[in-house]
Amino acid sequence: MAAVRALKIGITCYPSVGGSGILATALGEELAQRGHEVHFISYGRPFRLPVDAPRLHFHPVVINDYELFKYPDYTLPLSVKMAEVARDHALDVLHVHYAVPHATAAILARSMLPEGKRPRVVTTLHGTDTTLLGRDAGYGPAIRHALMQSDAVTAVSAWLRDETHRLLAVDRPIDVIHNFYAPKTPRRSREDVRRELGLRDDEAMILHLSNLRPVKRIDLLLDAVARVQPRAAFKLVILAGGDFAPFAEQVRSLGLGDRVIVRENVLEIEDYLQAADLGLFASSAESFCLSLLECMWFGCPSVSTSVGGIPEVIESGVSGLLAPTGDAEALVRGVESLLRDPEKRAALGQAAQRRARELFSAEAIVPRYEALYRRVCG
Ligand code: GMT
Repeated sequence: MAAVRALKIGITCYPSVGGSGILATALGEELAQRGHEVHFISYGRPFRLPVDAPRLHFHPVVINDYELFKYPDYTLPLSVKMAEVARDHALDVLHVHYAVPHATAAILARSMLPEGKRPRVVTTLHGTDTTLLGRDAGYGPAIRHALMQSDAVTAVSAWLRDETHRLLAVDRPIDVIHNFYAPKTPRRSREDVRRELGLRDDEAMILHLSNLRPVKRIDLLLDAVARVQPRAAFKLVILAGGDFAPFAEQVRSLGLGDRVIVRENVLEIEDYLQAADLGLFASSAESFCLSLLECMWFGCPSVSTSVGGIPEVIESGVSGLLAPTGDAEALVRGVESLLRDPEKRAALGQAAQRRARELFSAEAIVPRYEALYRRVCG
């Protein structure tokens, strides 16, 4: 039987801290490990992309600042770089993560190339590209056009697929391929991390990790934590993928100064994930919530608002606890019940870990992207 040919795949994503870039980077790494040649094309090197890994390449997009432009343009130089990399490396597929402006640039890049040399375009929707920008009259029609012109479109949850059909009236199939997580091995032991954080043995570590954007509702999260009793039973550790300074005043006014520990721009998230007892998320919008999955992987159950695609990630009462959106009191009740009952916490954590490994591992998800690439390549 003939060997299956490895593919040449271009990946474009945002390089900064955010779920879509993290997922795209992990996917690129996994594809390269499986023998494919992967070319990242973006304005910056994705922050989790390893240097010197075999078959992983990075092509920066250079943006010039022309005096005539009031707003610098990224879409055109990106499309030119995509076309150049596709031509020079004979790419089979351009896989763009987050539609704006990546899908539009990919469609343009494809049309710049001669027939027979054009890569297939796969667009993965991650959330706000549909739910926020898709509603914007200045973006919606361009996003819809790029989705209709893509060779395949995927969404990271069934909820996001349905929202895309509803909001953008995209009359085409959208494949649901959930996010996955491939953890790195922690560098330090659980005990070392807890010691660094100054946690007593009888103190539970509640963990929140996100980029702190407004949808993460850090204000609600802090309000809820301030009401959790008994206070001495926990500390909240926030791994902030953004500037925490705007929330410092709320921490102070809620009297949480001795309960909240913030670490900014941590790369070794696994060190902290393995040390956590409970995840806490208060988002008002979330198509999947990769951070929830990261907690689940380490047997850490979460209390979260039930929003968007989150019920596809956690089954409430089985692998975590869900609370209505915006309901601080319900979050407090969830956290208190799990602080009081370590056995329940362990049972939810074990179920969460099983679910993460069965449904959302690289082994379960990456072959689905490979099959999709092969499908569009004919
Ligand atoms: O909200 C973020 O964290 C950023 C955003 C992104 O595109 O980087 O996240 C979206 O994509 C993630 C990966 O697929 C999902 O886990 C997040 O739920 C999603 N955010 C929203 O839908 C608000």
